[in-house]
Amino acid sequence: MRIDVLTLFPRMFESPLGCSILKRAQEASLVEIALTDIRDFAADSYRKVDDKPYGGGPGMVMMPGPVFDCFEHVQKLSPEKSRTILLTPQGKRFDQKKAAELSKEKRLILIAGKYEGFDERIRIGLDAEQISIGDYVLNGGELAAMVIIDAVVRLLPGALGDEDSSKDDSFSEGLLEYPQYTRPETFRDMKVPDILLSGDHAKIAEWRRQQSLERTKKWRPDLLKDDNG
Ligand code: 6GU
Repeated sequence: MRIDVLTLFPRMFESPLGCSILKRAQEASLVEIALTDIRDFAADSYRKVDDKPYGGGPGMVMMPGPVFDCFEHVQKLSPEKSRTILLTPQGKRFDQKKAAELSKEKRLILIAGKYEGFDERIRIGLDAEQISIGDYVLNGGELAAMVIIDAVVRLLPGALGDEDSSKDDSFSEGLLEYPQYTRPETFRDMKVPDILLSGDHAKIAEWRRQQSLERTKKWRPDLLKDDNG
């Protein structure tokens, strides 16, 4: 998979992409992630990429010119057909289902905007899908892009050490994950449930399923209502 990110702040990505699973996945060539600075496509020597909104009001709006030029440049960097995503709080809410869907793509182009928003012609002209990561406002799309990259890359075959380890994750079957324990057997008077020490794999699987259901009912009943897209 190839992921291109268009951003005004490429340096924000350095640390998350340079650590842990995202680092290893790139080193193993499971994913190639390329950052392109939208400001490099500004038309003037001040490198201006935003301007005041027509009709008045606070804040600044991303101009269409630099974003279009940057997008057209990036598209040509690879021949793969791409799925284009605009990060905006107006978008459809990102979830595990969307992460799984995106992980099947050969190429993603993520566009992160700063400031108060994008000129509407960017959304229309690039025919981009809009995604939000939740109902709150961030200063820009960069952190949202990183969240999406993280959630998608861990689903690529081989990204996690253990092939199966994303299958039991919370949400992967619409339920929260079951409780996990490791050594020691007793910690500050709290014991590991006997069943996990029993060696009876069928019983353990059944217990885990039950625990997942109970926790979901208690902590995230909304997930059981099938109204999450
Ligand atoms: Cl994608 N962008 C911004 N600016 N805020 C957000 C978001 C995106 N998703 C949730 N809040």
